[in-house]
Amino acid sequence: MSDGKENQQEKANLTRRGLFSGTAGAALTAGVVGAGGLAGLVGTPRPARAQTTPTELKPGELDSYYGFWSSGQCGEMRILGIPSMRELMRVPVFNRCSATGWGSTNESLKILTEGLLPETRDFLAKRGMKTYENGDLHHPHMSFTEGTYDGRYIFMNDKANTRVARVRCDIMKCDKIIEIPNTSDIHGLRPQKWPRTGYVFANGEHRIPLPNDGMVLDEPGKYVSLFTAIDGDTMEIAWQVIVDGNLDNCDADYEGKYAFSTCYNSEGGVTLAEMTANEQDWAVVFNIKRIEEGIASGDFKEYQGVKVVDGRHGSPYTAYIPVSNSPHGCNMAPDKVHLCINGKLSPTVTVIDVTKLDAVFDGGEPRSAVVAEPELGLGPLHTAFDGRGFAYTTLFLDSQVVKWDMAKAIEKFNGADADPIVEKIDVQYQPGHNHTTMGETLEADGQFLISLNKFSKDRYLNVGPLKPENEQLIVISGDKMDLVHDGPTFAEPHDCILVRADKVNPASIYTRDDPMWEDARLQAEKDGVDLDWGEDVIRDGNKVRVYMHSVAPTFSLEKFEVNQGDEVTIYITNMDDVDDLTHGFTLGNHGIAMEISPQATASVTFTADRPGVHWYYCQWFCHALHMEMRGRMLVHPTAA
Ligand code: CUK
Ligand code: CUA
Repeated sequence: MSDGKENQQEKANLTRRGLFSGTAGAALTAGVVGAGGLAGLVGTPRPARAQTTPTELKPGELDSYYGFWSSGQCGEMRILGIPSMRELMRVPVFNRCSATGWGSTNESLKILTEGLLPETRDFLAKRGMKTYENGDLHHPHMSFTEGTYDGRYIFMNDKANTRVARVRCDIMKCDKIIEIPNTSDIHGLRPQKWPRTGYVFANGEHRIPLPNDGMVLDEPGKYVSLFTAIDGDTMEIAWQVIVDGNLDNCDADYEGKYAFSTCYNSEGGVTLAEMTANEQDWAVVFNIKRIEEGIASGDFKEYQGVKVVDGRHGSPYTAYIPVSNSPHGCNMAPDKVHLCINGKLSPTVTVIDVTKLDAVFDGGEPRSAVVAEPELGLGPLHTAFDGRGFAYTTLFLDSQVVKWDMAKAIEKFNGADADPIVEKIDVQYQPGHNHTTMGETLEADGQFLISLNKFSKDRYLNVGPLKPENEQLIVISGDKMDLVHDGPTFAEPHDCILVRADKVNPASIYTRDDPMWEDARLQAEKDGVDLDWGEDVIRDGNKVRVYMHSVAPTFSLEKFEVNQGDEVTIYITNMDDVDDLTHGFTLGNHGIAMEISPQATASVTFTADRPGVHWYYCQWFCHALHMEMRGRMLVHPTAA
């Protein structure tokens, strides 16, 4: 284990050395390409990229980056290894999970329900549900300290049911999910980068009436969308800002002063024709200090317990910078200066110099902060950075990634005869997000670029009408982009981050005082049962609490008895403390299964209404006698 880590570190160091020696060459070539036009590159030597950026791993070798992946409408977060593109783990968040019991254990249900608004809970209860069973997870992003990933948390949105969740990186489990009031469908999400996270910014995308009480339909003037700041430590909502237009994607600066959102539908329309009528939409800049001061001085209205400031046109809290119609991606460069607003319907990326925003807030012309607007190709959606002054933009309609030179784009905007485009490569097909290694941090290292393509078409064996998405790994450490890997994924990752492996250090076993099972701990104490090593059946009216522990290959209770109609809660503690010795608990014909990893407690509650003997068994293959790791529940029938 530790050998692997050292190997990994060695590799990372090697890579960084290679990178530095490669930089000058890359810059030189960029100049050549710029002068010679697009991707001609005649006579340009191929970079020896195999030596600088290893892309193939032998069995047993560890990846040098973690990839944290959204899974879109699957509702979970996934962990991949980069560059191998191996899928390492799935972390259930907004979905339900058959393997781990996420969505049926008491511990997960607490997380899935405690952050819901009371009216949502009532609404779901009438449908016989405790929580939503689907989610649409687009944007997983790690917490920052001083401009780089700090390995604490990953935050993510649920566009389907207007929620924001947090995953603890020490155990790679979700520990908080909150519903965002006053708004509809959280889309863009980014953590504050400086000084730390801090706030997590979340965009409410679809405009709704505020309050949304059923009294308004065809008066779009009464529809608003809200920008939400969440306290990343407490996962409580700090404040919200009402804006003009529909919020899409967002990002934050490297000074802790501003957050940004792309905004479409400046028209305030509710139909497609209305929403795309104007030539211009805008990027909204949020002045964090002014918003905090506004709230401190009482300049807010409270809706559903949240302090909401009015940031529509003319407010001191926001600046609206006009850009071409319907921008999409919003990406802050690691040079701390340049913010890229991706045109989508326009072939341009608008570059905003964030050091010029103070002047805009002092009454300057909003477009005075725009320092470049290179024309890159059709359908620019998202931009990633390599830390060497190059940007990489996905072109959805062209099915390409374009590498361009930030400095040249600025020169051109100032009238010089410069061509910012360095190279374009085809990707298969229709890319959405892209991401570079450490590219949204001050430690952007320009090793790999991933292109998350919406269509795979002919790239894989045909699996029927529903095709996988296609994610392509591109080496960017050399002077030419080099596409090295296709990876299929299921419906459908929008975004991901690529995090240097040493930034993340998850535990291999739980500690017994983990807050995850605090309720079980308190209940065991009340029942006078040792949650670690004890086993007991506690009857409390028609409530029965069954405690047991597991040590491979046995459950400490081989059988227990309950009565039909009892509400049964089963608590199991895995007292094995060996790496990778996870047990499970599956109760036959009850729709119940859960994961119990080393040193964890998990619990599940159900009504025993099937008389008879029911076997429970461990569903994680844990031991040569794993098949024998089981026991019986007897349900006595109630007298008819
Ligand atoms: S995204 Cu959510 S519609 Cu471009 Cu960040 Cu795919
Ligand atoms: Cu314990 Cu299988």
